[in-house]
Amino acid sequence: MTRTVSILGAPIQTGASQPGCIMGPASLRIAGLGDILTELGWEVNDLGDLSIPAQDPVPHKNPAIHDLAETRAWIEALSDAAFDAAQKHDRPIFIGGDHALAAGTLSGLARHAKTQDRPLFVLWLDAHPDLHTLETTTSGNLHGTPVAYVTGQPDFEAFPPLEASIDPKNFCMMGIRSVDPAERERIKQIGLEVHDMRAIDETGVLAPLRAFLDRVRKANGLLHVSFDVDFLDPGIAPAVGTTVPGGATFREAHLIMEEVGDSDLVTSLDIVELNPFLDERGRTAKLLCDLAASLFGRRVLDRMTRSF
Ligand code: Z70
Ligand code: MN
Ligand code: MN
Ligand code: MN
Repeated sequence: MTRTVSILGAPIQTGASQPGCIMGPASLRIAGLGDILTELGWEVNDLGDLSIPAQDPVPHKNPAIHDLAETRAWIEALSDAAFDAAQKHDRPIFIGGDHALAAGTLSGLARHAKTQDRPLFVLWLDAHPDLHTLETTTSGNLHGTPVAYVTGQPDFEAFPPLEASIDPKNFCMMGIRSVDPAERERIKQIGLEVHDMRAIDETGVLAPLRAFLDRVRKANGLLHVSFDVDFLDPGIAPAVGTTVPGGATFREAHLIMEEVGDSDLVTSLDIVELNPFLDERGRTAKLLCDLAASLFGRRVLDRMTRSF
């Protein structure tokens, strides 16, 4: 039977420091995301873009935080939309928008996983661990907080209450190369599996990825991939607000997508932090579509035997 994918745009940019992510969904659609997946044999359902009503400002005791009310409203809307999409489609895609989007999608997907009585796992591809709480963020950019929120860390009273949290042990982070002091503490405290760029250089991406996919398979888990554009090296993906040198190469990123795609474990995907205002002739958007294609089954050549 033809498998279904849904595409939901979430033009949220209140979690980031500079504007532009609002254009992310349009850029990915113009780059051909839907047609590429159709050509790969998927039934594509484009659900359009989500929106939120105007919000009254909400103050917070951490004065650095900006756009709290809007970000909260996005999280609430995204949580319900992600829950619905996961109930209806085999493999929903959420296109941002900044990474605060994941606070909403992961909260909705965790609720969905609960209805299936299966654990939710998350492959987090990012330069950053996004592990700040509302107390520890010094930039006040709420895209730096989703992992702390969905794993049930304290001090998120100003965010929507979580109906289901995600076990920090079910995360696997790759590409990490910019970590703030409070995040460093949090990683140790909650025991997150983090493969920073040094680890990737030492082991390559395949060994830790296969070990993680084995864990997901043995637990009969659902697997969400949260792809922050700054996971990639800025040389190949310039369209991102905070570029961090030393990111994943074209080949590493494609290999991860192919391997995760071959495992057939993936059940949902975020593509976030694309800022088309900073792109060069659409090249970052096109690269993201090619990476999505690899995750959804595009191969240079078919394999006769699987290596896992
Ligand atoms: C830093 C902060 C961040 C982008 C995540 C960075 C957060 N830890 N920036 N993704 N682009 O501001 O909290
Ligand atoms: Mn930032
Ligand atoms: Mn991020
Ligand atoms: Mn990032």
